[in-house]
Amino acid sequence: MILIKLGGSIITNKEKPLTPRKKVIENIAKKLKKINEPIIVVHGGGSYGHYWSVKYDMHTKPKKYDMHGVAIVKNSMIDLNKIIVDVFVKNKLNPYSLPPTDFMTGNKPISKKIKEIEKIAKAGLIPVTYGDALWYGEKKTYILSGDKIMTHLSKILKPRLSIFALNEDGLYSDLKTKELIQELKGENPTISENKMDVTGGMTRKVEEASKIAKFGVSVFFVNGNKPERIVKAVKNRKYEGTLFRGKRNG
Ligand code: IP8
Repeated sequence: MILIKLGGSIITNKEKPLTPRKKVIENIAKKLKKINEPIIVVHGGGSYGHYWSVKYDMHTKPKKYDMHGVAIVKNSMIDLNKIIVDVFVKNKLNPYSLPPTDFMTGNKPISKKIKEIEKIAKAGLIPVTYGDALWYGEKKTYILSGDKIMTHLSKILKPRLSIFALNEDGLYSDLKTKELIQELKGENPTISENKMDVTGGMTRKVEEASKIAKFGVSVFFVNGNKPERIVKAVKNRKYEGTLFRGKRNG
C-alpha cells in the first residue's frame, strides 16, 4: 500500500485563484498507472480551498467561522476533486472519490472507515480524498489539511511508503543554492514560511512527515512536476527527493 499526497501547489497554480494545472495532473495520472500496488491519493487545496479559506479567515483551529465561507470552501474542494478524478478517469485509472466526512468525526479519524478505504484500494480502485472544511461540533468548523489526513491514514494503515508530491525537488539545506537534503534522520530542519497557506505550508508537511516516520513508515518528498520520481521512489530505484526514513522508536 502506497499513500500519495498531491500538494495544492502542484495540482493548481497558486499564483492564480481557481486555476488547476491539468497537464501536471495528467502527467501524474500517467505515471500512477505504472504502480502495481494499491494506492490511496490525498490532495491539497491550492488556489481552490486556500484561496477561499484566506478570504473567509478560516483556519485549522475549530471555531465559529462564517457558514457561507464553510459552504464556499467545501464547494471549491468538490470542484478541484472533480477535476482530478476526471483526469484520472480519462487516463483509465479507477478513482473512488471520498470526502473526508466519510472517515472523520469532529477532528478524529474513524479507524473502521479508514480500514475500509484500504480494502477499496486493494480491490483495484484508487480512493481519492482531500483537505476540506469540516464540521467539528457545537456550531464550530475547521480546515482539515490533506497533510493531516496523510498522518491519520499512515498511523492506521502503516503503508509501505507515504509520498508527498511537491512543487519543489524536496527539502533544501540552502534555499539559494537549492542543495537538496537527501535524507533526514530525526533532526528538524528550519523552514521559511509561506503566507498563503492557512494549513501551514511546508512547515506542516515536515511536521506530519516526522510524525509518520515515527510510526515506522518512510516518507518521501518528491517533485510532482517530475512524476517519474514518484515511480522511482515506489520501485526502490535511486530516488531524487528527500527521504524521512521510518523509525519505530523515534
Ligand atoms: O492543502 C487544505 O488542504 P491542504 C484544504 O492539504 C483547504 O493543507 C480547504 C484549504
